[in-house]
Amino acid sequence: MLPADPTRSAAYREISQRIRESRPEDAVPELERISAEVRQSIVRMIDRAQLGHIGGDLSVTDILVACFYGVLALDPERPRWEGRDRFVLSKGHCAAALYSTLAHCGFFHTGELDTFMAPLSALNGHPNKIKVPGVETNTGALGHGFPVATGCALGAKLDGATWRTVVVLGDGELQEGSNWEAAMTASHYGLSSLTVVIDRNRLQQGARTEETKTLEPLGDKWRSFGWEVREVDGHDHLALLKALERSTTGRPVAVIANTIKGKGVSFMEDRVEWHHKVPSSEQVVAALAELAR
Ligand SMILES: Cc1ncc(C[n+]2csc(CCOP(=O)(O)OP(=O)(O)O)c2C)c(N)n1
Repeated sequence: MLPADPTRSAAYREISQRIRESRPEDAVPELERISAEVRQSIVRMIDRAQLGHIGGDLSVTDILVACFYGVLALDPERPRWEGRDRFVLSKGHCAAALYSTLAHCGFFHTGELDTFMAPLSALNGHPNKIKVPGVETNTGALGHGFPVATGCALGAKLDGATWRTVVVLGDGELQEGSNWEAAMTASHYGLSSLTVVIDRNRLQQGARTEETKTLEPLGDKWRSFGWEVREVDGHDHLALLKALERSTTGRPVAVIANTIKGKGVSFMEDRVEWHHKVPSSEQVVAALAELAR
């Protein structure tokens, strides 16, 4: 297991406390600054590794930053603290976005990001809970993270615990049937401490989601499964913070976060080939320049 970075971890505690204590609208500039840094790290990691899923990493970044800095109760120096909130990135192919966020929070040293996908690195192409602090469960085979998160939330309910569970799914991932079993289970047991965030970038590997298998009307599907549905712009931190508030209805919450695959890099945005294409060195320079603006 990688060691924590105490300096960054202390900074994370201070920044996230400030964000939670301020009015949500006042927290937005800081969250946007962090997202820009996380996105730049992602581009550098994929450039070094010459591998990765850059499009989905860039679409999910704002969701991860809003969760880690504005919502989840976590301590990077005690990643297995019993009272922590549980976070699962079910779309595990976007490990680079998760690692970049975890390193920024101090779960491990940012220098480790240079090893992404290198032989013997802890930072594999899909997250591994044995190797990486802050990874709640191994993911990568689509359709598994949400059922595990549902089990976490059910466990919390049986124990009378107050921590919550947040799980991020890809929209293409929703084509795996196991998700709908989990959706039924969570509403059946009234798992109001469970929040699903769907990274609705409308693209999957090689095609648009709607061309592969129609997901719409997506909100109605979740409602018919007994969920409270909140739909937001998944790049609007203020909207995300509000949408991520706890359920008050006794029902689990599904946040449909409308996002853009490749967000922040103009030539990658909404283009299916950037699911896992690797940028050339000229494109890396251009991408970093756009993300630094
Ligand atoms: C069970 C399984 N089948 C296939 C894959 C290969 N795969 C990796 S990413 C991906 C597309 C996922 O699309 P989406 O969930 O929309 O992710 P995003 O567009 O946000 O990257 C596929 C099919 C996998 N990881 N797991």
